[in-house]
Amino acid sequence: MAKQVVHAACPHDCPDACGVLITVEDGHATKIQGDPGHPVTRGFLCAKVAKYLDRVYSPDRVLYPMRRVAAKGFAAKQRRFAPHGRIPSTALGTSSYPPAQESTQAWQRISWDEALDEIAGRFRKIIAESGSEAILPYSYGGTLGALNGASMDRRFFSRLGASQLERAICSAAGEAGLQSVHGEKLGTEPEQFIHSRYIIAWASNIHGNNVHLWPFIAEARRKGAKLVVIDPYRTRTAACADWYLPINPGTDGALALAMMHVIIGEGLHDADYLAKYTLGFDALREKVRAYPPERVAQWTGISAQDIRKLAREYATVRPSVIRLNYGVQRSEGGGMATRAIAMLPCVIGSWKEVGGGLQMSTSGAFGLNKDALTRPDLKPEGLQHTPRTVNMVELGTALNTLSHPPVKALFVYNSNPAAVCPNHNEVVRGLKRPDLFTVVHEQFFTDTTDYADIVLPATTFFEHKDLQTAYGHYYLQVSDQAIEPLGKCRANVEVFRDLAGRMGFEDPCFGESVDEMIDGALASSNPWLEGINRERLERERQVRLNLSGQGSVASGQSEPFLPFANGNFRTSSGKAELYSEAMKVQGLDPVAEFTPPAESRHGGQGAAFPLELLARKADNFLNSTFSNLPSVQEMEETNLLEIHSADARTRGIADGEMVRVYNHRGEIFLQARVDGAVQPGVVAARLNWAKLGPGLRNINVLTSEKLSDLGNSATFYSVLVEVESTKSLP
Ligand SMILES: Nc1nc2c(c(=O)[nH]1)N[C@H]1C(S)=C(S)[C@@H](COP(=O)(O)OP(=O)(O)OC[C@H]3O[C@@H](n4cnc5c(=O)[nH]c(N)nc54)[C@H](O)[C@@H]3O)O[C@H]1N2
Ligand SMILES: Nc1nc2c(c(=O)[nH]1)N[C@H]1C(S)=C(S)[C@@H](COP(=O)(O)OP(=O)(O)OC[C@H]3O[C@@H](n4cnc5c(=O)[nH]c(N)nc54)[C@H](O)[C@@H]3O)O[C@H]1N2
Ligand code: SF4
Ligand SMILES: [Mo]
Repeated sequence: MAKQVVHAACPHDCPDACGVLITVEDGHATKIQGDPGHPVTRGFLCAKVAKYLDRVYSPDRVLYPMRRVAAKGFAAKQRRFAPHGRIPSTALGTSSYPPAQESTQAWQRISWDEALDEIAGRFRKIIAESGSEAILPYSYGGTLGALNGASMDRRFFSRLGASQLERAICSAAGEAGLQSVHGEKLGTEPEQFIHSRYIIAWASNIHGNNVHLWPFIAEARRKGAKLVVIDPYRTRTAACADWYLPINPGTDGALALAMMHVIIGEGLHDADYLAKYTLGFDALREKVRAYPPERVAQWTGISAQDIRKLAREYATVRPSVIRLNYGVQRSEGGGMATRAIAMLPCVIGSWKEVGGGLQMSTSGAFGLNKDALTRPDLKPEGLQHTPRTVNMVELGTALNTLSHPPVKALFVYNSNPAAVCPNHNEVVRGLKRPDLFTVVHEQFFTDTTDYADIVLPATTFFEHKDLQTAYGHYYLQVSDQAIEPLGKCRANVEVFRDLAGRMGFEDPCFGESVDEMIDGALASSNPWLEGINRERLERERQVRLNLSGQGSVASGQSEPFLPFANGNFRTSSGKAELYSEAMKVQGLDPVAEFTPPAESRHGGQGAAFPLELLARKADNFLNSTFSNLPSVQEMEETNLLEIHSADARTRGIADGEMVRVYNHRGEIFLQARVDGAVQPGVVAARLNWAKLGPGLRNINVLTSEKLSDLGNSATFYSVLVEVESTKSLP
């Protein structure tokens, strides 16, 4: 039997970017395991990707191009879990639960030629009638492969002159906040956490979302390090922390300012580092005077005594490191909060130390040649202006209200907006528009394919080749193709290459092979890519970026990377900007400030909807991905509303009963769980496919399209709701 082991890299939207080994026997993948040769991910996979054969070979895969024949919005055939408990008939809306099985009548199988001809024909007609901006691409994190994430697709839509998509659903606020201080997304490498003695996991659900950092933290703790977790939700990581600080959602900016109040007030700052490598320390010293721990305690729910203790320990138990994740920045003031937290390692000078500093993202180090990949210079002949930009967070509003021209065609790939977008009801209302032509390129019949006119079958990472960066470490990988595409599946790169051909685009870039595209991406002026080419990546499987020369302390084979030990900030001033002219120009506080989110208990809107909702990710799904696979569902509890006993008691809610969760945007029925994961005033629920939820809804019926202070990002964690018992409902 022909048996081989192929090296790949997990492309899911996860900081870890694991090295993967796939065993292939006679063309069939028979085993997946972590690549033990990867220095960070070290041979293990998370529980969901360990079951990846179930995903690749799922009977529910989209395998052929399909044309919808049923009405928009039917629910495609899926295996469902019955919801626990009784749901009032009013919750079900017009659909029954589970929905009638319709799929054989819903779709007609067509050939790729028919599908591509129909798409090209519809696009030509729309362009003739309404202009190319009436076409909107919609993609996000289905794969973070450099090619299948953003390359041929971008070339195609630029050349087409389509509306541009502002991809701000995830991390834009945090990136803007971080970059306003450091200039670039660089941070402490995970390997260095073993040298840390004080580790703050700040909005960082490490066991759920970043599990390969854990062994490094565990090793540090064996040597005596202290782990502090700051999170309004008692995650698995919080449960095993040395010190867990439940914080009120959206108040982290105040906490960081108060920590600096204490550190600077008590002379615990690093005056030498501040003088050499930062700008605006005097303004910061002045600013933090307004944030004494007593004042900040009222917002954060963390006592003044604990704030003082945290600040003192962070500044004096060295090296101290912060693992900041994106939970902080999914909030109305998330950009400013991230900015304030990003100042902390500058103030105490911990960037100088192996095992010091901060990690939010490492992605800024890869510096691939993005222009070569995406070709932003392409445009249609005769188009004078730059096409308009639509923020993906505001899809509901865009589909329902945009004019001049309205959105006439939506092309979705690498995303499931009917599950992941805020203000779900508005998104669905837009997707139901009979005059909207929707194409969805997918691996599964998701919430979004239910509204598609054409569904195209997509490969998984087993079935295509790609180049893989990371946002939680500094290793680059080539992910090899392990098996032939199933059915008639095609990779994103191939679909947009084919469509370019159908549209008659003759630019040579549409003919580039996958290997040529990888070579183009690596042909970059970034010195950290020097000496790294495709052949070397294929041979060595995972290659650390050339980060030497930045640090000073040698340990083991490779020198630790200390991005800002000697300044080297990538801001325009070259210093860490504790005062930022650019912020001032935007009308923002040039140092930092704290304003409670308007949609929060402290923001004045709390009367009708007094509870703060954390519309969280599930530990065993990846956003909405994996939520349809039975073997993964077994590991996760869905359709739960986690609530504190005090809030349950005043509402007459018992553990396990069905409750109605609602606000002015929508309502959903979930099963109450009264178990202490959240504090009084906070409730939590997890993201999954809407059609797997009661009434074909998910938690995003309650979330808002409001954008964050920096970066125009989504605010999934600034949401107010009320909860009621369903005992009295009809
Ligand atoms: N298993 C799993 N892994 C994933 C994902 C997944 O869905 N499931 N998603 C992937 C994606 S797309 C991303 S962007 C990353 C992101 O991963 P994270 O950055 O970890 O993002 P979140 O899970 O949104 O938030 C992290 C933690 O912040 C907490 N939090 C919420 N609000 C606040 C707040 O105001 N203050 C503080 N201090 N904490 C707060 C949440 O309760 C959560 O435990 O994870 C990736 N990895
Ligand atoms: N309530 C709530 N909502 C959230 C979040 C939250 O924490 N709470 N998190 C937000 C965040 S951080 C993010 S990043 C977004 C994520 O939003 P999305 O990126 O839309 O996330 P997924 O739900 O993982 O959907 C990705 C889809 O891409 C498909 N896919 C995978 N690989 C490929 C491929 O190679 N080609 C094609 N064509 N398709 C592919 C998958 O099958 C999957 O259905 O969700 C956001 N929404
Ligand atoms: S989802 Fe993350 S942890 Fe899981 S295999 Fe992929 S990269 Fe690794
Ligand atoms: Mo994300």
